[in-house]
Amino acid sequence: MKGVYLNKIGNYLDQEVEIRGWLYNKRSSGRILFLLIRDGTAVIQGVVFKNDVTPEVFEAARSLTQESSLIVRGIPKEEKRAPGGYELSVTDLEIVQIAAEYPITPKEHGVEYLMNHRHLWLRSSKQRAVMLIRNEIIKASREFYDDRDFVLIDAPILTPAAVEGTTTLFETDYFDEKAYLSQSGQLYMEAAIMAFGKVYCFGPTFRAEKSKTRRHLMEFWMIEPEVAFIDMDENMELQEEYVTYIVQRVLENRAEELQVLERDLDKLENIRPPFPRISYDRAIEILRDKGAATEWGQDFGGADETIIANEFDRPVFVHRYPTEIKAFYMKPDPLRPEVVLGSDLLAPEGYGEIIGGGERISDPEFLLERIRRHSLPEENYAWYLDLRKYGTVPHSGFGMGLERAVAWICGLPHLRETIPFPRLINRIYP
Ligand code: NSS
Repeated sequence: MKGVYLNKIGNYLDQEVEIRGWLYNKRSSGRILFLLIRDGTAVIQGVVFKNDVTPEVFEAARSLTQESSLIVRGIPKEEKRAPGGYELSVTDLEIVQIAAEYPITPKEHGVEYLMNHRHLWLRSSKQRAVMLIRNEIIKASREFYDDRDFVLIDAPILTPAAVEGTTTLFETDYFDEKAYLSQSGQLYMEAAIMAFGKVYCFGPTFRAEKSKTRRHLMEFWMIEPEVAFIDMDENMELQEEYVTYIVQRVLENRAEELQVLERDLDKLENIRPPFPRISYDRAIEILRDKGAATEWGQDFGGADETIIANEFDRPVFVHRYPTEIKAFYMKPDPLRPEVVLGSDLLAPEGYGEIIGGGERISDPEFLLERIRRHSLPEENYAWYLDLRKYGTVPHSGFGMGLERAVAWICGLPHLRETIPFPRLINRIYP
């Protein structure tokens, strides 16, 4: 008999089917056993009547422990009161393995314990909901850029060049040369736009973040679009369209998962353009009004971002940060060179910065000056300077941290649950 998947069980009503999966939970009431079976796509309640099956099958069903793997056959029926809306009258059951005592039970476990069992924790309904939403955001992102004729260009992971400062580099030996794990694919996207106009990359990025915060992973995934001939304002327009698109797609296709996570939907339904845009100067004023000690010239911490974001009901752009605290490639505002034409997008409800981006320097001499000023090894950036020599154009782009977006959309306070196997300052296991 061919196996069927539970998310398609509605197509097989009143026919005998085979389901392969795991036991989620078991209840018995005398001559009846209720098996909650999951197969990765959904769950179904299987009912085993002692009188309807052989004694061996009933005994096998009774012996099942949590997470035992099994193959069951039975007849699915609609049953409004059952989880998932269907029920399976079990006719036959084959045990693949009786699972050892499962370490994750419905009782409360501490976070460290759960993180040590991340490989098993992924099976639980909340973690599944997060991963399905993450998957939806990835699919929506690809569609968004594909539909707008962006070309996907994969950036290298091993690279000789730092993008976002030299303090968070993971260094490795590359046949006696120094190489780093990529902090961002941006510089390579800047090369690619000169060939394709509009491009994006989506890949893993790495930062040895020495501070331990709930918003930092050592390994995270970034979606980085880059476009020739657009300025900072057009770059912000692209961001608000994109962010709106992924939020709406999750609302449409992942309502069930948002409900599992008890996410407040009103807050997400509100996410529509235009997003408010405020200058860094204005953000400093807001902080001062709220009694924060942050001064002009300092970067914002997580607490600052929350104060600023709480002033708005949708994501807010903060633009024109001090040149001194931003990356070497950011274009200073010609009218006010002490600030750059870059912006961060802060998510509402205290989820912090989800996007960083802006206009890049297109002038070759000035870019070289900035590279020197940041004490970056010039020889590794020769190709990047070339881009300003052979038909330079104004251009802008941004990077969205996938896990930050997942945390916000799912309503998770810590990034550790937004990625299947998080790499944290004190954890590389499992
Ligand atoms: O450093 S960023 O602000 N900007 C860049 O890397 C640019 N080179 C991107 C570009 O313009 N193409 O990081 C961008 C985003 C930031 O807003 C966060 O959402 C995320 O990347 N990010 C992180 N997420 C998780 N963990 C860590 N450590 C982290 N660092 C940045």
